[in-house]
Amino acid sequence: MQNTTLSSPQACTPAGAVTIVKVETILVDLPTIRPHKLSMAVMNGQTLMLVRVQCSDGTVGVGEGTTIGGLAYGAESPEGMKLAVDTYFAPLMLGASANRVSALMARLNNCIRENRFAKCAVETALFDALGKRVGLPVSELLGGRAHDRLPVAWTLASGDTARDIAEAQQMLSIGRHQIFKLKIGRKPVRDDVAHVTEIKKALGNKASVRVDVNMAWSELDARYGLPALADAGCELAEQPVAHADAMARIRGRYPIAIMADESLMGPVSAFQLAQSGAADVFAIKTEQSGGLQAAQQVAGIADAAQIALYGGTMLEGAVGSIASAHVFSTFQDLRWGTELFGPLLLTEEILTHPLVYQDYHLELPTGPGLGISLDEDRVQFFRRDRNSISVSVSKAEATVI
Ligand code: MUC
Ligand code: MG
Repeated sequence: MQNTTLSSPQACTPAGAVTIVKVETILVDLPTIRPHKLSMAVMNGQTLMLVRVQCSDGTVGVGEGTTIGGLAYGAESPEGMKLAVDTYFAPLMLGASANRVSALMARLNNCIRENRFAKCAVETALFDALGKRVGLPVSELLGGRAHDRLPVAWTLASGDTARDIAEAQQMLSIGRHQIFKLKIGRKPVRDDVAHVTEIKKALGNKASVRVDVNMAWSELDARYGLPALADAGCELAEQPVAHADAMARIRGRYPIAIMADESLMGPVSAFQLAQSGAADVFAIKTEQSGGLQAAQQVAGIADAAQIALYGGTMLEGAVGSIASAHVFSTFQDLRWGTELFGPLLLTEEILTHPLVYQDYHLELPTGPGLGISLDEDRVQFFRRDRNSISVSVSKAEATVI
């Protein structure tokens, strides 16, 4: 584990202020409950980059940076985030006032281009520490929650129609999800439409069915696929095509909502998408937005442009998912719900008390900060460098023998 500690406080911090004294990062590898098939990657596991920020008053905040399929989805990877935080973020953070999260984020944004996911992880840890310090949940620090629980969709992505139907029926029967997002785009459009049609037919009015094409269609594919999906009873298509201008050309032509995901990369892109009329709905993701406050800015732009909101996921684990939940809980009108199911896709729990999913919703914790605590034994067990430590120990033992 990289461990950056403050040696001398920086001059810009007010006297007597609580400061940042240590920044730590760790990679944690967790398996998924089944292969998760997206158009650009098949995931059998998830890697979380956890960052811990320790402050001079003893408070410690935790944040998470997670991607989908390593580098398959975007320019950042968990390994790259760890390197960026250890090498470039930590020196800018040490000695800074731990209470002034916005000022520190502005400093990071001035000195470091892009790296939106790593910035989100760091900002999460800063807000977690601040919440613990002042005894308030992160949602209240962000302006106050409007919801105590959030609807959560489940993604059907086994790649097999019968298995997806069985999975959806199981989720409905245990009261966990009634919104289903189907991952399509790996197969020809006609096969995908048949897959969605069969699933919607099996679930009927008990469930909302939506699709995520993850940019896999050409504009021509979309002109065939979207009306056919609408006929099948599918309500929404997420990022059917890659380019925002093509999204703008197809949006409004068919009775199906068009949601921007990959094209939405923070406030500037939100403004451009809103100007060009490319989306009915924004899938707001805290990591894609570049942080918790940046995600709120994206929501503000959507509200102003009358674009509806949906709380998206990068399949974060428990820390990243609950950080997103705190942000999304501050959105007054979260019309399309959320998909904060990432922890449920993983076989292993790393919290002392798991997040509460019940009655089709995720409950917002009420404790200070993120309102969760890591199970340190589990984190140590699943950390990536644990294997290299045990390998070198056994090598040493082998030498002794
Ligand atoms: C995405 O593209 O929306 C969300 C759910 C899921 O299965 O993948 C993610 C990413
Ligand atoms: Mg998507």
